[in-house]
Amino acid sequence: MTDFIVYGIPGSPYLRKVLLGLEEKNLPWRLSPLGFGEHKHPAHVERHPFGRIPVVDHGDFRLYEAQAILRYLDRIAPEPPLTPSDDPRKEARMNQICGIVDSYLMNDLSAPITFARVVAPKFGLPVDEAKLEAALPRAAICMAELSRLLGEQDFMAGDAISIADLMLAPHLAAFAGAGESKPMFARQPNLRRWLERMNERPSMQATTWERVTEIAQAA
Ligand SMILES: N[C@@H](CCC(=O)N[C@@H](CS)C(=O)NCC(=O)O)C(=O)O
Repeated sequence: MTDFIVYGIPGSPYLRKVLLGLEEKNLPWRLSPLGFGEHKHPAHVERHPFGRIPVVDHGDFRLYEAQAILRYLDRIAPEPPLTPSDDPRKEARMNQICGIVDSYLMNDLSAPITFARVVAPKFGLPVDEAKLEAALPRAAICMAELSRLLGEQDFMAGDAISIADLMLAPHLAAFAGAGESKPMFARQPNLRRWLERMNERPSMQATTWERVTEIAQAA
């Protein structure tokens, strides 16, 4: 299979989702790393008019939007499957969780809290404490709702890993590095156990911030 070229910045949860999909499918990929802020430079805006990461090139096919990329991987490399096919309700749950991640969790948890506590210190950026404080109740709703949807299942959409797990894991793995996550994971122990199981997967271990930074430095 043609190598996938992935444009992204190490540490980005959206980059990690795509790398997780490639790793879970055992597909060949190479990172084309961008420096912090470089996603707004003209060369990247030409790839992604909204100035975001990640972008993937597969031969002459260019794609952005993590969900679209993961669904593409699942279609062109069907094994192991990342979409439940035995029950339309499981597939609907998967789609619902993907929507929650993109529409609520990113804005209410990752951007205001994880960025402030985990990313900003690494880059010496200022932290807006008022914005962080204001986001806490909304982040708590995200955690409570994801916990409710997970219930006692092994994975977010049932008993097998799916795109929903790959969409969510990078956010919660990074959020775990913020002190504010501790009481939330304590209130939602099933989410904490799910994250522990996800963190044990080879795909997660191959795509930590440290590992992707090493790959970027070698690129
Ligand atoms: N909906 C997009 C979201 C991508 C996204 O927000 N990526 C972040 C990095 S984790 C980004 O590029 N942020 C830069 C910015 O907001 O300017 C996707 O699914 O790929």
